[in-house]
Amino acid sequence: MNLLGPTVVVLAVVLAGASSLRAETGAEGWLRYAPIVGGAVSRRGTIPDAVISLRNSDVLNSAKGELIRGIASTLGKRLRAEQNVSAENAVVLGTLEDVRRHFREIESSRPLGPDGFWLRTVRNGGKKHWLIIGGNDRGVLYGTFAFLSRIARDRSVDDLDDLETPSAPIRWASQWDNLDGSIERGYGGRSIFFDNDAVRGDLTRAGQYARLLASVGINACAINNVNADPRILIADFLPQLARVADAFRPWGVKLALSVDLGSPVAVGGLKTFDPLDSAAAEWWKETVHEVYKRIPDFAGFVVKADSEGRSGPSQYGRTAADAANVIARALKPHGGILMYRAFVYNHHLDWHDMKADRAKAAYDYFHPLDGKFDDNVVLQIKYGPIDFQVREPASPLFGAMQHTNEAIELQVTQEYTGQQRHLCFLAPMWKQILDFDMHVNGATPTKEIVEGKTWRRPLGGFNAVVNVGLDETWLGHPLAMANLYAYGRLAWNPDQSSEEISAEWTRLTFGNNSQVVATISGMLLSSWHIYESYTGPLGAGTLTDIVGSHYQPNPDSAEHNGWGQWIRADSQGVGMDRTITTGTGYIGQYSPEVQKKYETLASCPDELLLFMHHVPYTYVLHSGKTVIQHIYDSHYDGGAEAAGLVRQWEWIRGKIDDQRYEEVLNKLKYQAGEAIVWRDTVANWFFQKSGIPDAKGRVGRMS
Ligand code: GCV
Repeated sequence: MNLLGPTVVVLAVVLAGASSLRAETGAEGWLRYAPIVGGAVSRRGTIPDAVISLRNSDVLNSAKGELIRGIASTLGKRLRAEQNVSAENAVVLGTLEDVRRHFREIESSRPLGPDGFWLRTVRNGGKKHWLIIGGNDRGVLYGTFAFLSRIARDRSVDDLDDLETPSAPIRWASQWDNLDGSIERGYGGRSIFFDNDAVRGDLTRAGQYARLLASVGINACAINNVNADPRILIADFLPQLARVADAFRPWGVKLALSVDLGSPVAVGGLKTFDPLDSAAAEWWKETVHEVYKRIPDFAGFVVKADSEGRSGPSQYGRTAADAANVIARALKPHGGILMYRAFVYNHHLDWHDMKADRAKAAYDYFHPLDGKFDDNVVLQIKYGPIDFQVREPASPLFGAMQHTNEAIELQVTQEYTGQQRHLCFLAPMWKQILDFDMHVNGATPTKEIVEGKTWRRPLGGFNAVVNVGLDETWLGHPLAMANLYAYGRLAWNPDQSSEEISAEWTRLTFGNNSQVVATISGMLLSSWHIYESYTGPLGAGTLTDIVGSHYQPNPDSAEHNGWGQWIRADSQGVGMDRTITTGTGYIGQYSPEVQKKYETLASCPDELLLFMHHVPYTYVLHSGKTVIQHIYDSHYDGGAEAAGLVRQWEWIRGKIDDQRYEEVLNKLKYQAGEAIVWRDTVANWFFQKSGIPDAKGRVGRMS
């Protein structure tokens, strides 16, 4: 018996375990390909010796490189890159067309649309091939990432027949980066794209970002702020932007830009930017033509107009459809898309007017324009009718534009949800919105509307404000990357559950130890509820400083101004009356079924009560508590649960690398302290307003 054998194996396992705990910065995100410990030997036997790419292209080369890198890192095996299909075990990369030429058994009848992929194992004469088949080159890349994700999560790849098609063609990311390198609502450092009014010389991070985006199926990225600097379109900038497109291209991520509607005047030297003026239209055509000369695969533009002080068509008495179409027509011959943001509202609303309601603005403005937008225009609608609050109902506009392409706008950057200093995993919130049934002619969940399925629209999908920065962790908190991952996964397949997504992300980011997976997933899944509990109760919105940083607690700031994020709290009660019967009529913007749900107190869910109704503090919720006691209790519970997150994290000490362990621990301790500040500020504020003491005697004691 060879006594050395087991010793070597044990040593190897120990070393492999140790190496998986090496200090990590988080820069690799979920693509760290940590060595797989345990079970690796048998799996290594099933992994091929070679990778064959049936064609060459930038994207296929990325897929091949990624495969070699991923297998080497997870399984310690270096694949040989071969040109031809030979009689050996190999991974084969190609589109359906490519693969069928070599593997007759592959049917072409499977519905493999653009960007889709099919992972399929085939055996011939004792040899095995792992086919990674794409609907196009991008699909091959996505299939490669899916294949590697399985291995990294310790799932078998022995027998595969897995076909996936993305939910919608538009799966974009947006950055609110300014040309000077700052980022509006960015909490992960300065821009990876811009500095000092120019594109950065070193775009390494831009390429790495594109790799992360591609790994979750994101196919375009708008890199500059929607409060767009018109200089982005001057001729000098184009070659610089082309460099960003070059950095993105190997990963199948197309470049997009945000543009200012006033550009024909601001940088074009025209006297008008009236969308119906022929000179303005010509200017857009020529400008777009120049963009495509430099960047042939350019994705399109995002436009914020007539919003928060931006220029817009209203200056000429024109509509959003006029504005969108003039740019869309310039993009059309090149295959470009125009994303027009529905975030249009008056931020000088009259606070005294009880019928005034910011939540109604988008529907009131856009619903009459349904059917007037060109086919390459997509209306980009924020998930709720206000502005990325911790809790909002799904925007009624989703159900109101049957003849218009739609996309949902989400926010990975946690503007109102803790700004990456607090843990707040947003997938459960996004799922609630995506699954929400608008009940327009039968069952019409929001996700199917934006996918374009409900009304058979040619385009539709998703765009999220991400705002990564130069910080090594990208977003400023190692756990915040779960939101970027979740966004990509949901844009790919909105039917995936938050539980699946959080477990996947945790395995990829922190390893497959079951205690680690259970602990971190559990923390992620409870975090939105916890954050909501100590910030904004019962649908009142995040009770932060509305007019400032959107971070600290400041319920007062919601009121007495024109921004319209009012909660209408006085000595007797709280909440916006948005009913049809006595309120602003907002609820009337939904279908009759949804109206029924929200219009009466009896049927309105507690979690949105104060969004829909004004009620006395003594009103008794479905839970049996009064509104005021719920506010007190939820803030105290939320504060305690935030402290609980620290303790949960401590359970996994020594089971993940120390660097990320310590960094997250410090952030969670900070969050627990901030949660107490929130708790005391909000609870005391309501105590002073209502004069009703806390039944449990805590509020006002400042303990
Ligand atoms: C880019 C919110 C943010 C603004 C942002 C705006 C928008 O109001 O606070 O910073 O502007 O939304 O989405 O356009």
